Amino acid sequence: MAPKDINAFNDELRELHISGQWQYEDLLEKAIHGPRPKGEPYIWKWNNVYPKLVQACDALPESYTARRSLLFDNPGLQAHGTTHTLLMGIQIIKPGEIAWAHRHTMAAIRFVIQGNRNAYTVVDGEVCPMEDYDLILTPQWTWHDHHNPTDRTTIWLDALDVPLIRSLNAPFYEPYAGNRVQPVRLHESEYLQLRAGPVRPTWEKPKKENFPMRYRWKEIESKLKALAKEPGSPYDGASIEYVNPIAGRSTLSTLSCWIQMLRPGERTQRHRHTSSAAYFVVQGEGTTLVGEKALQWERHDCFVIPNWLWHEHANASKTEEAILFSVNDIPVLSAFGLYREQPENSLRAFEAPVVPVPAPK
Ligand code: GTQ
Repeated sequence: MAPKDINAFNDELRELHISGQWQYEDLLEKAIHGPRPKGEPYIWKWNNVYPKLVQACDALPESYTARRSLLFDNPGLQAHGTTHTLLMGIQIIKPGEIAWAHRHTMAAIRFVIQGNRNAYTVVDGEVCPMEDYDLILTPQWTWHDHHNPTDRTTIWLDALDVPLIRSLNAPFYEPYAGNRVQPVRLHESEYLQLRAGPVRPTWEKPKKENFPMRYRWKEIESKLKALAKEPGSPYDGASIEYVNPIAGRSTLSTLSCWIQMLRPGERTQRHRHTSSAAYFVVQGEGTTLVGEKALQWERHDCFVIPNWLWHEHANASKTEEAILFSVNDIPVLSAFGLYREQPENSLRAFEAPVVPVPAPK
């Protein structure tokens, strides 16, 4: 029997919605070099963003069901997203406003930029005051509404796992039935947050995830300062991860939050990893080299490091500390054994192009 022509055979298969693995061999071969980074390095300057936040208050006079949030689209991605898994943005709420209660399967965090003791987010009935640089979690499917009963606008950073949840096609959304705000728990004794500290009741089982949580900046800052006396990470300086205090792992199952200090004059070593990250500058000035780009940052700028791009950070000041808040998708990659990190100096030290490191716990 004459051998079948392979192109004709491929066509016959296509008619049946079948393809032979041999047609995808080039995709496998490309992966010899590891993943192609998704999206580009980019920086959103506070000088550009802040005036737009103010103008958004006029353009969108009322923010009830929608949020007055400016979301950062990576110029190198087709879909909405700051990275292929993470979405970062900045939200503003005017004096006297309430952003109505809703919940969704997309998990979110807030990092307060211009806060106030009397502004707050309610998460599953628990009041979380929004003071400067506090981190507040609104985990997957928790009810949340934002309140600004003060006479100053309140501004915070939003970060969500929206692109990941979209790519998994698992979005659900629900406005709070018939009402703009959810009821607030009357007594703090009912708060799950009270059970997530150094003590908890002996008479009940702890809820291990998706509980409301506020990480007060005052406490985090003092821990960061204390840990910054250690040498830290050669790639990230004095970098600490916010943890779920009960489960001991990342704040959320799809997203991890970090706060890191680059000490005066500190310049980190270059590396790359399979995770992507979006950054917010809490204080200081510096430069992050990402791929071919130099991102020059200062206070309240946001920037993005796509997955698998070489990068390094430098504090521009010889006298002042620089502090960066960031969110990353390490928990997702780690969960499936896909977190890999490559230090640049391994290129010189080893033949192997990729050096897997143990996933963080
Ligand atoms: O503030 O609740 O940027 O639910 C996207 C979805 C903000 C919020 C966003 C949200 C919110």
